[in-house]
Amino acid sequence: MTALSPETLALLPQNVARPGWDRSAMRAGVVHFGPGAFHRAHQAAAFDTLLESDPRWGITGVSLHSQGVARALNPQGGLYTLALLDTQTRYRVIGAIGKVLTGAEPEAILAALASPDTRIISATVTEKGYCLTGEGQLDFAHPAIRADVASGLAGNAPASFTGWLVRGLAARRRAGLPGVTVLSCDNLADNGRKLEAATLALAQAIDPDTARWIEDSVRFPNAMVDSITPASDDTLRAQVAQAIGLDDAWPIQREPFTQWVIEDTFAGERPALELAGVTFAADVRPFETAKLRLLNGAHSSLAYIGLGLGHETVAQAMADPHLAAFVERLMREDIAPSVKAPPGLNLSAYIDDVLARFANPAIRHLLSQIAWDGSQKLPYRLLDTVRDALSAGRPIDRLAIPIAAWLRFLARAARQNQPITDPLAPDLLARAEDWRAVLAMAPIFGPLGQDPRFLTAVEAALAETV
Ligand code: CS2
Repeated sequence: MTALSPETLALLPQNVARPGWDRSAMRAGVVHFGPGAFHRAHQAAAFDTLLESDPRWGITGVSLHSQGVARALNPQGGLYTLALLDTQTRYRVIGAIGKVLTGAEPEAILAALASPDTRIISATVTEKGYCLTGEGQLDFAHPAIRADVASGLAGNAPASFTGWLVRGLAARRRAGLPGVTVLSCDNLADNGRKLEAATLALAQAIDPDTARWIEDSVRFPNAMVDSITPASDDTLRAQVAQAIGLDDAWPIQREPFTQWVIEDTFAGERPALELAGVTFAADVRPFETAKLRLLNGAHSSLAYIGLGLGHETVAQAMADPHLAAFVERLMREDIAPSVKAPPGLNLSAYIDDVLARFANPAIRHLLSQIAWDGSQKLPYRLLDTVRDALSAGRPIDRLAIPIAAWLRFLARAARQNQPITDPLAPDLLARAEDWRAVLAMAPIFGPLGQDPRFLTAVEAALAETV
């Protein structure tokens, strides 16, 4: 089958949407770290829409730790297909990514960061890509951060994303270029502020002048991003080949719904992303909290409880009436009271929408995918809610159930000698048979892991089944 590429775009069937602008005029205004499925499904699609009216907002992707995306996309001139999953799947070829660089090309990455065209450096590097401690500060004991402090501004290529930011921003300063906007698009509460503090801390350790320049010239808006993006699989590849009549090495799929709320704090020009449905807000925190606690908190709950019950996908877990009722109650009675509704959002309607999105049978979202990196996700998704409930004197019995399900998930993996995907996997699996030892892991639980009220609730939840 002929491969998807700029030369074969014209062969696409009429019903497949494609870039309507002149891609040869596209310039890279964005350097994006972590051009994985979520970025390609969500932010790249928004820039793709913006490019219809402004050619300056193309994207250069940077994949620090893997070659796969570069290998798939570069031969296709950066093009790939996005499948919008609904009763009737729609297909759209996205052209916003010009090329993808890998960690093996440090000079090219530095040149992209220090290019006058670059006005946004964005990231979806997942929670663990930030190298933060349990308290949310840069972890100077992390091997990548230690290496970056040791190499300074001129030594080996940076090992961490934050290291790359400091190196790139220092190069911009030296070149006399203006500052940029650094835009985190990961599921961390206060993502922009955390990245700002981490970048400044690393810059301070490496070169205080650069730290001062960053403080003056760079902005780190908070952002909330939302769209359910199941990993690509062979079924998707076959469907896409059938629909577009061309071979796409790495198509992406997502639900039709997307939301992107960005704090209105930019260094220099703000891209007109409102043309692509993006909301700019003075304060993104209420949106973040609602999304992380209600949607992601419920997602992780469905994942750990659902896997324990033998379910495979979110839609299957939602089709289990007992589990669906439990999660709905958890959202309405235990999580919602800790969430202040963002302006214009009705929490009860928001919960209805999230539940309907989870139940969408057109989406095969594997619970095992959501179960990844629990040690990094649970603090934002469930533990903050537990802390708020405790300080407000609300019960935490139900909130302890998904935590207990995660502990059981770890214990099962340890007993069956199954690997888990989590940066703390060795430590978690070594402690998994003793739940109190897991709760004692300070980077995950902090003082909460020693709180007798929490320990009692988790113990009771472990004795129960949903
Ligand atoms: C999911 C998220 O994999 C996960 O942990 O909870 O990726 C979720 O689908 C997105 O945050 C939705 O915006």
